[in-house]
Amino acid sequence: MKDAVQTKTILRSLAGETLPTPPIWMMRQAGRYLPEYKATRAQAGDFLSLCYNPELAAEVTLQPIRRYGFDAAILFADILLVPQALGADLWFVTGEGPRLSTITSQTDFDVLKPVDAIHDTLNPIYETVRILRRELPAETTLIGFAGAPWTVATYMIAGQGTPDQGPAHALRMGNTPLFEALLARITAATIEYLSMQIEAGAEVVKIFDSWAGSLKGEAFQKYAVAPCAEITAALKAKYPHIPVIGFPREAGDGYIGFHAATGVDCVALDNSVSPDWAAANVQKDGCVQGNLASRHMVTGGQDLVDETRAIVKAFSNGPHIFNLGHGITPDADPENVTLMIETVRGG
Ligand code: 1CP
Repeated sequence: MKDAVQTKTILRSLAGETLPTPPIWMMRQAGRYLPEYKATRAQAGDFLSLCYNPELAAEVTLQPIRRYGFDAAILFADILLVPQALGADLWFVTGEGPRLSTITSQTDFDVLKPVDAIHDTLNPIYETVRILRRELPAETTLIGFAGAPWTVATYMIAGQGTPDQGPAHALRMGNTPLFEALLARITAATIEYLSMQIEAGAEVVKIFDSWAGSLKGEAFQKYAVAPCAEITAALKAKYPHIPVIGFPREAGDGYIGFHAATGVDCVALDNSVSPDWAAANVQKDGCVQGNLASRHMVTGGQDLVDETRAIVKAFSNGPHIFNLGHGITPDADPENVTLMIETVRGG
């Protein structure tokens, strides 16, 4: 067991080692930019059927590993499965995105299921993890994930993605006890969900706080830092050897001290912060992940090569996992992913 762990480059970076070549994976590496993903998604019928079909979800997780040889695979699922498991209605509108039943009153909240009921819905996801642990190459690390409570709450409150998370901020300020009860329920469900992913074989977990950037000052501390710290502490108490990656996207100065404040092993960076700034202010406290702008996967060329090299160089004096600053977009060219990987690995 110990030997296997030591050969996996991502686990070495997460343990704090500085490697000559950073390991690499990519957010949304299984996605619509890949023709083989679109084919399997069509076979499943729709996106949610794909998430809940363990064989096909494992297949799309493996596709980018076969094509590119990434150092990690990320479980194919979605952050919005937790609200669904708690009893929210969830559906996807083609070309628009997710829709959920909304939670804006105590009556809406009272309908939600208790935390221990989530596994009835989420069991297929744990099966996907078990399949992946059997089928992944020995050198590939399996990453499980969940949304952070604030980000998940923004979707549960608004019923959809929102540019400024306005409805969630309105509830946060207009009915703080209800907002905090919702956050507490999501936090407890997330601890359960990630624990089961780890029991099934996830070797690392990542907490996606995609909308952390709209929380400022004290609100950032209370609703981004504190829930991430609570989840991390609960997982570390049960699984001390499982590394946790935190991603408080667009946190800006909030990235400073995030390792220590939350206990995460790695802080994932979006591309709004400069690599040199992040090396000096964030990587000094531990492993960082990131942060090439996703648009380079669309535009390619010398800019991609130059920016990739600059990021590798800026983070070369400490533990670093190469990644994008956010998910790859459906209009990306798969060839540009190859160019990024060759640049990271070949110089
Ligand atoms: O049409 C399709 O095939 C669906 C597109 C899609 C995909 C491929 C969605 C809908 N989710 C996913 C998979 C997914 N989502 C993964 C799988 C693994 C991988 O990265 O390869 C992960 C980790 C997520 C996480 C996720 N879902 C986040 C956090 C990360 C981020 O991108 O900021 C968020 C915010 C979601 C919600 C969601 N699910 C899907 C969409 C289009 C969205 C964003 C909705 C919005 O705000 O507009």
